[in-house]
Amino acid sequence: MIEVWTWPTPNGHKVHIMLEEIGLPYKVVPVNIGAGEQFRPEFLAITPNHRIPAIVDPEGPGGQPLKLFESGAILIYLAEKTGKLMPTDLAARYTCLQWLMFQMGGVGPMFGQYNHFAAYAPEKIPYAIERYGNEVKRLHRVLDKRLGESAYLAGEAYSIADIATFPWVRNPDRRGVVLDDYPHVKRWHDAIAQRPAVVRGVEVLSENQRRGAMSDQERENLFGARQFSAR
Ligand SMILES: N[C@@H](CCC(=O)N[C@@H](CS)C(=O)NCC(=O)O)C(=O)O
Repeated sequence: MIEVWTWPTPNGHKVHIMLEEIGLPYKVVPVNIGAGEQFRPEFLAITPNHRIPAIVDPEGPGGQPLKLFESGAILIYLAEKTGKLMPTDLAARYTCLQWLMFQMGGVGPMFGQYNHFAAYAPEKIPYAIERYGNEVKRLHRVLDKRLGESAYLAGEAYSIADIATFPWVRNPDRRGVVLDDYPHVKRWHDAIAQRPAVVRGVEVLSENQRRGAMSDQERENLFGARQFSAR
């Protein structure tokens, strides 16, 4: 059975949703990133990047075990393993990969930096909050334009590009975004939020979702010297 080393964050939810959509059985291995479990040797043996999510598929290509990190690579792998949620026609496939890369290189990192400077940085730096806030809005505008042309990011069919992007667009109030300002994104968000696999996927480990302020220990594990020490 596929092991998912994960935590209830947007990047973790991508893989939970994908596994629920394709209906493969999986075992959740919680990695409490606030408690520093991403630095445990067992996890570092799967991913030298000490970030969730990562998977171990005991029945990988050629029947051999496969370890994989980076949520985009995991989504592509699971789509190819099952023949689901990524178009096979070449032009449509590259459109799907294009929007997946847009999420991986743009939406995820930029929204993440906005969250950091707006919610977690010990000092408020107006330049950083404004820069990443502007980028969050610009990326929503790009998504809205695309979703005004087609039902889903890759075209008329729901795909891994949507699965990668949805967890970052949900909870828009955390980024000061009002989805009504982006009507096509809102229509897309509301349709995806109702999918039974998505409802189940975002529930994975939800009992561990942090509520309230970050503790000093969590702050140290996520943003302190421990992140940057050589290992
Ligand atoms: N590009 C990576 C990003 C993974 C990532 O940043 N994961 C965060 C949670 S959403 C994490 O593990 N943070 C732990 C840490 O920063 O130590 C992916 O998409 O898989």
